[in-house]
Amino acid sequence: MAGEFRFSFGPWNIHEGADPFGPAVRDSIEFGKKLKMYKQLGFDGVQFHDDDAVPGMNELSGEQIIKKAKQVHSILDDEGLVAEFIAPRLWEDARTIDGAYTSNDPSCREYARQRTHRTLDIANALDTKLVVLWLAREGTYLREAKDSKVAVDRIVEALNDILAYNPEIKVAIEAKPNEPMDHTYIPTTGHAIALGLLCDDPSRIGANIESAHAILAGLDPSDEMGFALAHKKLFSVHLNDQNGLKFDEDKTFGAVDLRRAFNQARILDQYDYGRGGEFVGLDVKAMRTQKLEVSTKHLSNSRAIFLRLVELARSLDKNRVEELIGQRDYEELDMLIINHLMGK
Ligand code: 3MF
Ligand code: MG
Repeated sequence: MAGEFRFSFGPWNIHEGADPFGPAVRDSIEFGKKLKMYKQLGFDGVQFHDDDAVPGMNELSGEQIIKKAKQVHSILDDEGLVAEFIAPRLWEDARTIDGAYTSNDPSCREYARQRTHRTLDIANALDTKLVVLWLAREGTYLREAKDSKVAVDRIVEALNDILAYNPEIKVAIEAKPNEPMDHTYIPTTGHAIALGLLCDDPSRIGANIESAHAILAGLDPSDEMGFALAHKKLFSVHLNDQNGLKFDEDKTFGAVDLRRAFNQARILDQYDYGRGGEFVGLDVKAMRTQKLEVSTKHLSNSRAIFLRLVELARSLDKNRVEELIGQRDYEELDMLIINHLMGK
């Protein structure tokens, strides 16, 4: 069954282990070396922030950026890899301190617009039609600091600008309710899809659902996926896991709650996710305690767990499930699923 799904991750998923309270604990692996690891780990797609592809891009001209991105494209070709998406990194520059598209300062909003245009140029050079928007700082620390109606208008304006800049591009909004902000304006998949309806071409705005982000919003990731699938809006996923309501942990897929992961694998498989070219994307972090030589296990493990859960979804006794649903015997259905997950 492996091989029906294509998997992707971003170079930031192989990392040095720094956290807000302590420095790096592993040496950096250079980008070219990371790319060589993809195939070995069972991955075909690379997720990019714009500056993962073109580091230091704010210091370069538009032409230089395109030239560098084309070089990356040829490295991808050599490795047999493709770019799944490009995401503008709109949360590190000083001009994005108070948000990017929703900043109260018009010159900062203009920076975000220009930076996004460069992201779109990179997408074009890397031959991907998908942009992911994690709207990291589009929210507030303080309720009264921004006007939430105006903020949504401004995000719509930014999306329309993207749609107009490249008529082939599609945008997958990666909703997240908090962190780094207290509250964001687009916290859930429902918000992302509703936002798309306000845009000039709603058919080109969809969602990238991250398991941990849904959990942080108090929602079930597989239900979020079902909602997006019903709207034909599931453009990508960021599978991972999360142990309750705390900082965004990006744990190995299925490592906290196997049943919750089972239901994500099940719904993706059931509705042929991937048939339209979508990748099974991961967004996972290795534990800080992990040594350098074994700091990619979270990636291969997440992939293996996903595939194993797809097998379990397929081997579930569907007639028995239907029977128990018909009898409304959900206690027995509960046991059936638990036994199935326990290998009985
Ligand atoms: C934050 C995230 C981000 C996004 C990435 C791509 C660093 O919680 O999940 O990962 O996935 O920026 O948009
Ligand atoms: Mg993510």
